[in-house]
Amino acid sequence: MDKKGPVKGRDMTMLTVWNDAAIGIKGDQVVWIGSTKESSILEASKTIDANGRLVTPGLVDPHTHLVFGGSREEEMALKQQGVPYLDILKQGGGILSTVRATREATYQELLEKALFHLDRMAMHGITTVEAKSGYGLDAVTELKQLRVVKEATTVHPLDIVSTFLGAHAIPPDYRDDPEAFLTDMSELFDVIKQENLAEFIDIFTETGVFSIVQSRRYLLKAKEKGFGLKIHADEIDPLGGTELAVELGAISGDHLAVTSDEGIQKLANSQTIGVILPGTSFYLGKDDYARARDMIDAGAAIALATDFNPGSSVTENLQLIMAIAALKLNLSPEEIWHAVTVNAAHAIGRGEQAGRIAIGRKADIVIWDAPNYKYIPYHFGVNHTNTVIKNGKVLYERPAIR
Ligand code: IZC
Ligand code: ZN
Repeated sequence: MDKKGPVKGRDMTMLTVWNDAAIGIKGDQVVWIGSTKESSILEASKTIDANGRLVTPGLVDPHTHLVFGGSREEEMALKQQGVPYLDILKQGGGILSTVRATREATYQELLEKALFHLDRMAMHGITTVEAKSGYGLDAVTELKQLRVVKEATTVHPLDIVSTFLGAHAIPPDYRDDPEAFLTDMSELFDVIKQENLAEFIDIFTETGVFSIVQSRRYLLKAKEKGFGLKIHADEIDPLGGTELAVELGAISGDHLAVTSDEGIQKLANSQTIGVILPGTSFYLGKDDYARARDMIDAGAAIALATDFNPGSSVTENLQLIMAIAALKLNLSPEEIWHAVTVNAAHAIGRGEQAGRIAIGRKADIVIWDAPNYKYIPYHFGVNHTNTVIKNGKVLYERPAIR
């Protein structure tokens, strides 16, 4: 990843590969990069032989709903009967079922569960991750979720970037007054700022959830308070959330499964990154995969994420998303690698810290059981990590079975 990024359009196809490379790490930082031969000048206290394997920057997952109570396997049968995602939500299930479980869960239970999922992400090669709230929909539970994320950042080695998604659904007691609900959620902005509980404010702009007008008003308030903006945009119905993300200068517009031609053009001409979540289309059985191919061809910067959540994309495995991006979005391996490293880091404000192996940066590095970078999107559904290094320390090594 030798381009600083965000890497846009055709530049996403230009990937630099070093053969026979060596990396010097001191403390938590990369201090030297050169050939294996030149590396003999280094006085290393420990050497890891990658032995013909692919070595890349640690993966960055820029969109997850990390903290939640319970799970929603009971809804799988409804999905199989063809009940649409938004209908399940309308009937009080879906997001609202996770809201009930999250309100019931204790702080400690939520923390333990989040740490478990973070461990699994780390095993799969993710070294930086974004985490959203949004399963409280009341002040107490939303703050509980955000505080869990904050504590997780102190006890877990992964870097976690926090987003407040209080505007994720309309809770039943506000069904007739979504405006009042958004006002209540925006009243949390000050305490979130004071306690440094989130960097970004996100909203689910969707039919039956929040309209474009409501989303604009809410996000403008967030912008005034100094937050970065994100939008769950054009996931199911094309309301114009992509255009709104560009209009407001959001750092990312996420999903973009049904974005209009105009939205694609606007995205391409903007600094906003399209965070594409093809695991959701796959999991909800949709034919509408985001037109990421058209977006890149138009010149946009694209990132990929798991959207890890208990309802519409139940996986911590970003490698699986890379395969879906190859098979369903028609992206090349070069584009996919940019989308899960440098561009993903930019989509969460970590472009200067994560997503590249570079001198002076933290040593977040994955050694893969793969001969080259094309292999990961190709061999799908399993974990290819051999060794995961975070801040210069080995976090995970594939256990030996024999
Ligand atoms: O819990 O269903 N789309 N939010 C918006 C989600 C999916 C997560 C969920
Ligand atoms: Zn989401």
